[in-house]
Amino acid sequence: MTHSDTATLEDLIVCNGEVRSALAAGKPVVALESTIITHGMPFPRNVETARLVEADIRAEGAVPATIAVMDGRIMVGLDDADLDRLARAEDVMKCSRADLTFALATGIYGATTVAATMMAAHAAGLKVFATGGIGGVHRGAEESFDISADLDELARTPVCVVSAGAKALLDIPKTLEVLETRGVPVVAYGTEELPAFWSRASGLAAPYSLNSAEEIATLLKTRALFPGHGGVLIANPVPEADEIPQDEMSGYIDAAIRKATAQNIRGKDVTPFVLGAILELTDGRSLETNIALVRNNARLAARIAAALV
Ligand code: PSU
Ligand code: MN
Repeated sequence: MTHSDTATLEDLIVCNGEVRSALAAGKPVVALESTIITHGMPFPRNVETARLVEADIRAEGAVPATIAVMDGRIMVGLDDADLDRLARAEDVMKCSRADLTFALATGIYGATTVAATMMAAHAAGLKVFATGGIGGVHRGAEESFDISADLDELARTPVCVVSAGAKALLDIPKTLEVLETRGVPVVAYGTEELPAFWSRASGLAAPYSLNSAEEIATLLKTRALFPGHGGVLIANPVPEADEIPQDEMSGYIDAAIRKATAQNIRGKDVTPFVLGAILELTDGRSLETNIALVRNNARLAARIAAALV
C-alpha cells in the first residue's frame, strides 16, 4: 500500500504515540538511523544492538525514535516487532537523500542512512540524532567521485549528529575539508583529537572540542539563531576499553578496501561491503567495538537532547 498522490508531508511522517507525547510535552527525543541495522551489522546482533541503544537512551531519560520507511511512510519510532522485522529482512533498500522520496512514492521497504534520517528527523521536529559513523569522502574520491550524501545533509539540515567520528576507511582529511567548506562545525567531545570510529586516535586535530552536553546545547542554540543554518557533527571517541588501536586497524582497513576494489564494488554498496570485510578480518572484534561506540553515542545524544529542552 502506498499513500495517495495528494498526501502532505505530515501524512507521510508517522511518529509513534510515545514520540508524539514526548514532543508535545517538550521532553527529549533522540533519532536513530536504520541502515546500521540492515546494512551495518549482521542478524541477530543488529536487533540486539538496536534494543540496547534504545534502552540506553531511555536510561538517560529521553525517548528513542528509530526511523525507517514502511508502506510508503516514514515511521519515527519503531516498536519491537518493527525492529525485529527490519533486522531480519533481506530486501531492504538503503535510502539516502536520493532514495528516500523514491521509496516513499513506490512503497519500497527502506532503511535510512545518516542523510535520510536527518531529513526525516528534522521534518518530525527532532533535533538530536545518534549514529555510529557518518559517511564521508572515500579514499580515491579524486577518481571515483564517491562522497557521501551525509556531508551535504549536514550542511543543509539543522540536526545535531552524534558520531564516533569518520571511519578510517574514508579519507578523513578530505572529509574534514569538505565539512569545513560546507560550513559544518565538527566538535570532538572530551578530546582535542578527532576520533576515527573504531580507534580513539586519527592523528588529526579536531576543529573544535567541548567537554559537556550543556556546552554542546549552547552551541546548537546559538547556531539555531541563524536562518538556514545546517547541522553540527559531534565526534565522540569510543571508550578506551572497547577501541581497536589505529595502527592495528589500518591493516584491516587497507585489506578490506583492496578486496572491494578487486571485486569492483561501487556506489551505495561500498560502505556495507567494506564493513562486512572488516568484520571478517577482525574475527568479529570490529562489531563489538561498533556496538560499544553506538551505545556511547546514544547516551551522549540523550544528554544533549535533555540539555536542549
Ligand atoms: N557506519 C556504520 N554502519 C553503517 C553506516 C555507517 O558503522 O551502516 C551507514 C550509515 O547509514 C551512513 C551510510 O549514513 O553508511 C553511508 O553510506 P554512503 O557512504 O553510501 O553514503
Ligand atoms: Mn558513496
